[in-house]
Amino acid sequence: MSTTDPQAPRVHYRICPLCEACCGLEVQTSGDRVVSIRGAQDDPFSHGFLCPKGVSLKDLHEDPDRLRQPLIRRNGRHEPIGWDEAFEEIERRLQPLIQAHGPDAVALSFGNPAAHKVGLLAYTPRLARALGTRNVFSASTLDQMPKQLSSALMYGHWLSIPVPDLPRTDLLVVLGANPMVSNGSLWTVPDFRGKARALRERGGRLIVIDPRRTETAAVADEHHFIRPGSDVWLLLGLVHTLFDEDLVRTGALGPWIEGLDAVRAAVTAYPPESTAAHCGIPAAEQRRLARLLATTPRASLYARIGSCTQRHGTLNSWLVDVINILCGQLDRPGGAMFPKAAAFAVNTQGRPGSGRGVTVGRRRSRVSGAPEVFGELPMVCLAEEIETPGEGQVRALITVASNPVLSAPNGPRLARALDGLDFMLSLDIYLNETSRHADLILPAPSPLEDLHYDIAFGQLSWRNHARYSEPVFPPPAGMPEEWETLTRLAALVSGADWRQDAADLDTAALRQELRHQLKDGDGAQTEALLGALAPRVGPARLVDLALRGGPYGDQFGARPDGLTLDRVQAAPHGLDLGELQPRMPELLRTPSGRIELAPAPFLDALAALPAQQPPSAAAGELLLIGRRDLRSGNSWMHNLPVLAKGPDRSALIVHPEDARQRGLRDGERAQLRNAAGATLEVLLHCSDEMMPGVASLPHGWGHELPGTQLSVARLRPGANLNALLDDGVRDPLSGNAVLSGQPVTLAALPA
Ligand SMILES: Nc1nc2c(c(=O)[nH]1)N[C@H]1C(S)=C(S)[C@@H](COP(=O)(O)OP(=O)(O)OC[C@H]3O[C@@H](n4cnc5c(=O)[nH]c(N)nc54)[C@H](O)[C@@H]3O)O[C@H]1N2
Ligand SMILES: Nc1nc2c(c(=O)[nH]1)N[C@H]1C(S)=C(S)[C@@H](COP(=O)(O)OP(=O)(O)OC[C@H]3O[C@@H](n4cnc5c(=O)[nH]c(N)nc54)[C@H](O)[C@@H]3O)O[C@H]1N2
Ligand code: SF4
Ligand SMILES: [Mo]
Repeated sequence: MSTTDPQAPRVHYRICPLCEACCGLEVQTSGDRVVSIRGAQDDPFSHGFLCPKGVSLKDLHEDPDRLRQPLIRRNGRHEPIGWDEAFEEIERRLQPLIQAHGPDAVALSFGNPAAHKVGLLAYTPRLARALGTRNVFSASTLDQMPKQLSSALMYGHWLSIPVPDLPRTDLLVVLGANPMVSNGSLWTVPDFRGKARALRERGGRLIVIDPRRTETAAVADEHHFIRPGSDVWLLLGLVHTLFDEDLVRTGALGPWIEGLDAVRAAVTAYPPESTAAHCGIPAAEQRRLARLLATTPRASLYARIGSCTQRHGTLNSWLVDVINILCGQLDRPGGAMFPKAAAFAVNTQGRPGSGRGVTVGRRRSRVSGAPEVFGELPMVCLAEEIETPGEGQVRALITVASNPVLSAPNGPRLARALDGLDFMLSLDIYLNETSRHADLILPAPSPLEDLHYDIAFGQLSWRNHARYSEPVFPPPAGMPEEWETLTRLAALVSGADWRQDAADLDTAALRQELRHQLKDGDGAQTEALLGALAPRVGPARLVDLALRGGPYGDQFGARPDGLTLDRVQAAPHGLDLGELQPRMPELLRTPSGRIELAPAPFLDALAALPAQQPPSAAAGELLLIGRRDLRSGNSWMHNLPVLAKGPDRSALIVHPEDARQRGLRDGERAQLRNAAGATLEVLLHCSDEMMPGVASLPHGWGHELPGTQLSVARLRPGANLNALLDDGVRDPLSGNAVLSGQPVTLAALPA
């Protein structure tokens, strides 16, 4: 075989964009076919790790259901249409709406994959700015908004989120996270299993606190059940103990901490002896946990989605960091540390050590008055903003990689609301539960046809690194890349000529951004930068700009040894930038230049806590919580055969005693009912891994809806957990949805 043989096997290195672990993959191809996908052994960050979803990139690439052409809805059916015609139709439908009702009449909804693709994450903000709508919604308010808010108020930026320094720690306490399955979240940590095993082999300890004895609990030293939605009381009990038993040691951080006494005063009413009844963890255990965290030389408390998707998600997120700080574990090797990303990290930009901080609640949502947070409104408000007539009503929606019909509470209500829109556009790779409501759907190349650099996850990584992937395959002829589609859309919504070359539009937008950022009056500096970045355009140009101006960058010649995209590309597996380093006080961007341990909104919310109780189940009810599965990724990977095969993963898990009391048995089908009378048929699995009184059901299922094109997922549709969840409850501080601890009734199927 000659090397010019197009069928000759080739090896490509490619970062997986399917979850936060960002594994380096080795993709073998022959011509336009994927032969195999494995973990890239020489990747300096993931060292050969991958999970079954990484392998499924082949199925995703080849999935005949994945859209390759825009679709338009005519007479209730979606039909293929050309790209230019699609844009003409968008212009025809959207422009008059914007002109008549203003930009707020158009809402935007950004989904999870938008955080994983540079062409989406770097370009959706441009679309939002070009449109200028107040109605921006995203998966963040179904997920981590509480942590973003607590980090923003404590450290001055919402992506200054500390991660456990697992390779050097002696104790990791995991609250409401299951990294063995999720592969980590707000913590980019490929091969958690291997790193946890190494921790235990060197004599360290792993403790899990979760209403379910999870896969992570199975590899831990200890597991404690906690009542769903009650974490705030456990965390207050721990903070109380730290003060009460004189365990507070802020160490080197001492001079940078503001508000220690305010925190001490705020927790006096929460001795573990009183919080135990709320959270279900005995006072002695709470005290022991606090002592362990305070006295183990290198330790950290890590909490994730189970702790965020509660009424007190923001208080939880805050108290987790308070505990790490009081124990002297923040910003210290082996504790909870801040990565230093090579590119895009706001906490490496501007003057080190202080900043403008953040303001939230600059405005409120029209219908229920929810405060804006970081320019977004809560996803649980989207349906009411569409349904409620009057000035400012949402009449059109653009979704970008977002499937809220399955991923947001009360999905069926949202589905009905979508049908009431004057116009809906989806940028999506599938005709699915949400995009089936769209008048137009614009697809995207497959991930293997796309370049990759992680904008977000370098800021959350277990080790610093810079890695870039070229596309494995060129995009199919006639298929624009996502940045091109978004660039044209941004032009369209701002009334400019979307027919212009996307690269020219991109350059014009970048020029404007640079002039603004650099306060570059005559534009000379901007032109010099654009010249230095040429001939790159699109996301690659933004990556080069961010790397070169970043903390390891060449500063456009001022630091000749520094990073450029050329240098990162020259290393086939990318570059290792070393273990995490202490970053205080350089990282801070608070106006005070200190760590704000006691932000006023959090103290106010705490003052209101005594009037509240944790979620409780009335007689016969169970509290519902969520779950993830290794072979599933939120709502959209159930159409990939390699993941769909095997046992049904959508079952409801309950404690055997809870099933017995209802006359139900393992393997039976049963009915769940919520307080509003909505019902769901589920497959029952009984296991004592569940805390009695709690039931676990994964989200992202419910693929039986008509009008979709998901031939594999449809065969085993599962049940939509979110059809049972009340969209009226939320964390008042962050607007985050409450997905944990809502009560349901379980019974036999009606005859
Ligand atoms: N395989 C796979 N991986 C994924 C995903 C996926 O769908 N599948 N999704 C990705 C996404 S979008 C995210 S955000 C991350 C999430 O990553 P993780 O946060 O690790 O997510 P989960 O596995 O859902 O773990 C949450 C845990 O919280 C527990 N829990 C529920 N309610 C409570 C509570 O009230 N208190 C406490 N303490 N615990 C509670 C649940 O039992 C569960 O074990 O995973 C990502 N990775
Ligand atoms: N009850 C309950 N609900 C939950 C959760 C829970 O734990 N419990 N978890 C929440 C969390 S953490 C999250 S992040 C959200 C996720 O909420 P969403 O982001 O709404 O859901 P996903 O399932 O990730 O849907 C992603 C969408 O993007 C499309 N897509 C995939 N790849 C691409 C691409 O490359 N380009 C484009 N344009 N589209 C693409 C998919 O087809 C799908 O329509 O769900 C939340 N919902
Ligand atoms: S853990 Fe799996 S899905 Fe996540 S990045 Fe690695 S291979 Fe991809
Ligand atoms: Mo998420």
